[in-house]
Amino acid sequence: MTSVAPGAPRAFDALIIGAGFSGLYQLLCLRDRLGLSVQVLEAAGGVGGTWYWNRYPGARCDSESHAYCYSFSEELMQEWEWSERYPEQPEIMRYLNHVADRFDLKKDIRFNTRVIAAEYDEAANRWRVRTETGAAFTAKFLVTAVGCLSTANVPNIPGLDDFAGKWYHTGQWPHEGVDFTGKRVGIIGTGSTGIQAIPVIAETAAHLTVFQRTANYSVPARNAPLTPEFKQWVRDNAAEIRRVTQATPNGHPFTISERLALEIAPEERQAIYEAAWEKGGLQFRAAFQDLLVDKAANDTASAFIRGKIREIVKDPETAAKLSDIDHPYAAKRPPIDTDYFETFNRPNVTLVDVRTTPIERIVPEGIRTREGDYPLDIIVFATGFDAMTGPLLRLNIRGRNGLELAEAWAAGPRNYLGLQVAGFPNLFTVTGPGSPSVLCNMPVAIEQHVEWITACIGHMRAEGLERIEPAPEAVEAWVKQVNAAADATLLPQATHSWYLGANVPGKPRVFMPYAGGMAHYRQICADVAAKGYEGFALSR
Ligand code: NA7
Repeated sequence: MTSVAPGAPRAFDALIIGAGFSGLYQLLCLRDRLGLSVQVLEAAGGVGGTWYWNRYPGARCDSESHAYCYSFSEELMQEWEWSERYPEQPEIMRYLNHVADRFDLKKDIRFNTRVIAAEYDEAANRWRVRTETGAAFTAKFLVTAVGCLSTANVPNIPGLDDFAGKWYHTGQWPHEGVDFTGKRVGIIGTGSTGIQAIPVIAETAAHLTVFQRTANYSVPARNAPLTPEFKQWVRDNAAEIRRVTQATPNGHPFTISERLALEIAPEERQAIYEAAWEKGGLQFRAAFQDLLVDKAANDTASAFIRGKIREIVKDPETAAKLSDIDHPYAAKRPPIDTDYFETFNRPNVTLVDVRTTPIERIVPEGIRTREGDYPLDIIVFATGFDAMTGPLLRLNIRGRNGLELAEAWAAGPRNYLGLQVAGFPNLFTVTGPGSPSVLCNMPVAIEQHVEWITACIGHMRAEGLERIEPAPEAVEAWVKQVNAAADATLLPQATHSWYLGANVPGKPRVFMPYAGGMAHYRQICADVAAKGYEGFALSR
């Protein structure tokens, strides 16, 4: 379906904003399991959510494909086959389209429909939602399924408007792709995205200049096609894979070792890191139990990776800039890569350290740092997202008495279980701030949220309840718990990470995701429901 013209509001039991992993499954659950009338509103021209927009060169998921998928349907798990260890963006799009078609979801999704406002009407106990084209919708329940990393952060560097070449943000990549052949390309950003894109762009660009503000750790992904034996193993062990992803703190299909990094001899530790490096991927974090809680343990992992960088990168000055990393390993989201550090050995790649020589402005010919000018034809912003709160705040949500979400969250996000905000009845936020979400393999976090929300709405209907919202004391306690969980780890030590909102000027510095682990969080949510939705106020 396409966008609709202005007219009388269309009424539904539930409205869902977003048609990515969350929105698709939420639609299926509310429509097919509870029998609700549901409409999904989606800004993009198709399903896919974050993956619809992130089409940059090298875009690939860092979760392993056999666990980066839904697990609610045994048939779906049996019939879908991933081709590589990590799914590439086009394959994820094929998967989500397959899911949408298989469960006949598209007929209830309105594409090219951007929500610009959502207001709670207390007298009617309904949400009133408006779109960019002036269409209006109402529903008793509003579920945001807008993702955590969907609001592009383009830094406000003076002079961008005067740039004579072309520029792109990786999270808003043109569908037709970008041809770098023969071009002088500059890329700003060395997070997970930059680290994926840099080796691919370097293959065709005449020259690639990488503007690095903060050096980053990265571990080889060791991506490869999946063997027929592995594919069969996945089919035969679907239930066990699901069990592991649900039992681990981060929702991945591997368990974290119980060893402590400093309890063993240095040679043995080195051998374990070597093996983890060879195996590749996010599993590197699982080599020891204490890497994210004990700085001395973490130092052993960071020293190992720094050593690898210096080994791989031939030019000592470049190696020094790349390995001069200012935060504990994995305190920022740890990237994984294919030939990232190796790429700096290419003759057509230059690294510019913009921490010591900051970007001053963009000039028509390229980028000007304090040190000099870099002439460019194309600038790529791999500068990340206004994460977690950004996608929610741009919906212009107003709760009871016109309270704006932006006002309620002026000092940072405050909610209960990452799911509901006080003063915003019947609004559910899938993988909102305060939930494990981005610290977890996303589909695992999403399935838990969607199923919890579905059970909650099912309970309300069965009991004739009309409204649910968290008690302010429950919110207060949850915010404290989220902070305490983060403070028990090394994560807040990466003071410039997007987990803390530090990448967006003016954003409150609050550690946003719940760091207490997905399995623990799942239990908390289950207990809350079992105790009659403790901490929530339910009313007729
Ligand atoms: P990230 O991880 O937020 O990385 C953004 C990068 O861009 C990072 O290196 C930033 O440096 C850099 N950046 C941002 N603004 C600027 C300016 N103004 N000047 C120079 N450099 C800048 O985003 P990604 O897209 O890579 O990854 C997001 C998540 O997607 C990832 O964590 C996975 O979960 C998937 P900084 O570190 O702030 O100094």
